[in-house]
Amino acid sequence: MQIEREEIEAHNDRLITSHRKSYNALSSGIPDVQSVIDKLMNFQIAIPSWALGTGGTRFGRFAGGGEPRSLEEKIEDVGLLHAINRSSGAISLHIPWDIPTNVKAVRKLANHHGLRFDAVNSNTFQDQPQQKLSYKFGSLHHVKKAVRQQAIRHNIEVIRHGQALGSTALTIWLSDGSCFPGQLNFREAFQRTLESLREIYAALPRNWKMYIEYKAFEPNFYSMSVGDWGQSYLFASKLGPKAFTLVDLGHHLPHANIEQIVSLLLMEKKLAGFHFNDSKYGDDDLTVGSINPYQLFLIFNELVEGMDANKMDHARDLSWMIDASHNVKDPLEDLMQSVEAIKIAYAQALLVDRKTLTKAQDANDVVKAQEVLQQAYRTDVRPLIAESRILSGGAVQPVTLYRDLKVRENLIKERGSRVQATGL
Ligand code: PSV
Ligand code: MN
Repeated sequence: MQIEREEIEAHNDRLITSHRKSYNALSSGIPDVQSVIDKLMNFQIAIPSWALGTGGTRFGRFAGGGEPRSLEEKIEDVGLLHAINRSSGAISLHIPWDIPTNVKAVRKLANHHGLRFDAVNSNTFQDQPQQKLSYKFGSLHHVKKAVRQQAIRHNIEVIRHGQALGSTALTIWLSDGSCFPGQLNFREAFQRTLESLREIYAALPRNWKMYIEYKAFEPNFYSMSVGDWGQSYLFASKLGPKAFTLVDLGHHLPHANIEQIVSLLLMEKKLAGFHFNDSKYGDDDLTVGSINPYQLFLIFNELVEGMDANKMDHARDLSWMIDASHNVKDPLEDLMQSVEAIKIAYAQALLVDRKTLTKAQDANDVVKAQEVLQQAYRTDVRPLIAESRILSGGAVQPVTLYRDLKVRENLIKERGSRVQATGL
């Protein structure tokens, strides 16, 4: 299915008068609103190839129909999203779930939809049918050299796939760890992981980066070999300038101060970027901003402050991706909501009155500092996001257009109701 420009224009024509009213009311109070709009237009959030189908838990999975049956159809789905919101201009592949068979055709298709290839992700957390050695007891940290070598080879193969597509980063998430006390010598596990990562690092092409993603628990429940930002940062600093720490919002212990982690990683120039999602209990992989939007805003507040302090390009210098699971929602609708939530938090952070905040901090004026942050957070910035979308050729209201055009119904007609996309 393809969405035509005229369909978006007809939708926008219907809603433009009320949009204009709210946009004018809001924008008149924002100094240099044009620079905010420009930043919002440039800001793109990558979509993971594994999140276009219905997700599930270990208890079950309830398919919604019309799921993409191939990498090509996944690219088409991201193309649909991007046509509607003009903010999802990249796709991140997980290997071996999405190995491109015809690289030239896949690149052409992505290009047709205005998409680039974001970081490629390796997978040593599952055993594949033809695989010789098992990852049951880990991969890069494994006690047996042969297993580590197999996992290293896989990561290098993923780099080659990414190179062919024009990606420039490898994301490594390891499920390595232990389930019971005594199972593992922590120090030796760290050293083995480092040694393995060094071999992969050495195979990175010149302009490539390595992102090391940490996670507090699951699937291992006693220790994880890259369990927190400290461990990831240790690896990244020992490896060298091409290695960075990747923050997945769901990978912390409860109540972690993620915004402080982000601020310090940025200060050390070791922040790779994000896997966005939201959670109430653990790695729930819920829609971004659906549980704790204030935390998301506070993270973006640190991001904007830290990126500006480092003179970084907001859109390009960090990696922005969603990593969520859609168990009860239409994945495409869910992704539209996540993209919107990210852009809202970003726009609010751009509105923070930095001068007044710094003055309040320097004077220990706690009340004023809080007022400044909450003034930005409590601003309904949605008209700014809609305006930036309209100017980029997208829809005033993405979900409304998606439903009016009966996108899911059309995908079910094309692909069937009993198809299952690759992924978790
Ligand atoms: C692990 O929980 C993770 O966040 C990693 O990024 C994986 O690549 C992804 O989820 C798999 O769904
Ligand atoms: Mn992740």
